Amino acid sequence: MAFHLLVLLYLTFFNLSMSQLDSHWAAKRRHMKEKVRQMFYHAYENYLTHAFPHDELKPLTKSFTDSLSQLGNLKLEHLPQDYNGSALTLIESLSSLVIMGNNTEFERGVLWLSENLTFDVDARINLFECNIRVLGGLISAHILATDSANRLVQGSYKNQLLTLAEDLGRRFLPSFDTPTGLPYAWINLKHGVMENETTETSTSGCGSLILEMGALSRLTGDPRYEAAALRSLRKLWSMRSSLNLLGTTLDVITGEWIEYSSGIGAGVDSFYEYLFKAFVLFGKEDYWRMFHSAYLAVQKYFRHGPWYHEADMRTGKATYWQLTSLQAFWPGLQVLVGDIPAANSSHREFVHVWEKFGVQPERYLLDHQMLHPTEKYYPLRPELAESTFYLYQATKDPWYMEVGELIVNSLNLYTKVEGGFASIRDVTTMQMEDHQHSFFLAETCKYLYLLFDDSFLVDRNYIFTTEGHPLPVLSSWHERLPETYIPTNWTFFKVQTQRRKASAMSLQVCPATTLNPIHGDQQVESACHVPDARSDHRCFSHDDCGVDAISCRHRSCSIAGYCGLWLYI
Ligand code: DMJ
Repeated sequence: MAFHLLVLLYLTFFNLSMSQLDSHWAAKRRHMKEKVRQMFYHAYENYLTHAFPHDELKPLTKSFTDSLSQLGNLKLEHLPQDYNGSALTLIESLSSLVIMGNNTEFERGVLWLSENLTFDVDARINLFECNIRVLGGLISAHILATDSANRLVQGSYKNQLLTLAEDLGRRFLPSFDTPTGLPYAWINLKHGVMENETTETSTSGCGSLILEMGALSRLTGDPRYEAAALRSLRKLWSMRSSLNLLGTTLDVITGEWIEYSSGIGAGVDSFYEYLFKAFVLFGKEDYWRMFHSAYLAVQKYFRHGPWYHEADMRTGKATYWQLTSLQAFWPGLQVLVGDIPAANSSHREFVHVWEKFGVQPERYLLDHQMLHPTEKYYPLRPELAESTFYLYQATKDPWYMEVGELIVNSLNLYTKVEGGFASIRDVTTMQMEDHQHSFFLAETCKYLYLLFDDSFLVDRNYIFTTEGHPLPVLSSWHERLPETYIPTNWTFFKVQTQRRKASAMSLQVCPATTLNPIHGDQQVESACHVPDARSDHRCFSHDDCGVDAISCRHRSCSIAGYCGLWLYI
């Protein structure tokens, strides 16, 4: 009797404290969401006041820069004389406005762009940057504007953003006119590829176009965009080494590598991301096969514990031991793949670096344990916030909210000024730089907001482009879809045997081709996460563990409560 009373008392106390804990976190989420919302509007309103319709805001001098023509142009060569901006930051803000529920401002922006934006400008732009920021921003906004769930732009919207996107896409096409099908990195929007244009480009520049250009083809019915991006991607993939590694830079005319060393950071990062996300968006097994081989090669040749170094694509030998700010996106991709423990351990290291410096330095030399002498800057990048958002979605571990809070506080402390948010030139002194990059509104604020309020994602299947613009996963865009990836609301899609429900976070990993029949594997959900609020990632039953992201074998829960590929299975 006394024992039962004790249990009852314990349970009452435990339940009480659990619900107190829940409401503590709910209150915290509301508070942090509001803080992020204020950050976004501080950046957005200052842009509108001091910079619009130019491209980006200079928050210290409260002026502007027409940076679309400067992106990726480190030496600032061939700058246009007569280019007055394309309202880049407005285009990049549109999907964030919808996610934050501000349909009125979204409509205002859409209308302004419909009436004023033109790409008939004498400006040499970087294909990769213009694709992810402008084409991606327009396509995503078009989809959001026509999505009845958003109840937007009633009556007044006549696909103007799609018309603009198509015009831009057409201007991209001449860049693919090379013997290899690999596109030039630079193109003049009015005049096409310029005389004596450089033939050097990056792996990302050739391999990260398929989401936007594929979506453009699906929306317009014109297959040329997707075909050009796919041809380039296939050519790039054919240039891989026998180790399934790629380099960082190459020549679009000869199809030869220029820089043989590569990693998961600058110049390559979104190539991996787009192989995987293209598979989600278009369902082609080919994308999965490429991604799977590429992912295994990264884990084999670049990974060192939780860190990733660079390696020579020909030998697999380590080249540069550097931690870069861009690499912090990788744990987010690993979450989508289902490799949660690996994502978690790398993410923790990036958080330590953030804690050490206050923000994320661009490049840290792991072998010398020091900052790169000329890359000590932090340009308001989103990658750590992005990974934190994905890890929270997958685990619901409140610790990730604390990381989000750390990021928000640092941004407000070190980068907020009266005229917006400024980049950091040197993380050791926190000296500022007069630049508010458009991805701060497209990505950094968006991922932080979604971390604290994901209501936009409820009952929706979206993937985010590398610039944070949402694209819907539609059955009509898939050629053949493995059943694991069929969202529950697709009633019209023919399913033979639907064994398990797939969530937006677990849309992927093991298509039929990679399953191991010896283990009797079927198409199953593979995200290896414990899908509830437990903070220690421990499992109670084998079902909690899903399947391993690389081998696609069922994982099981050990006696100690951890998921793994235990030998006794
Ligand atoms: C963004 O423009 C994109 O995420 C791109 O893929 C690389 N990183 C920048 C922001 O850091």
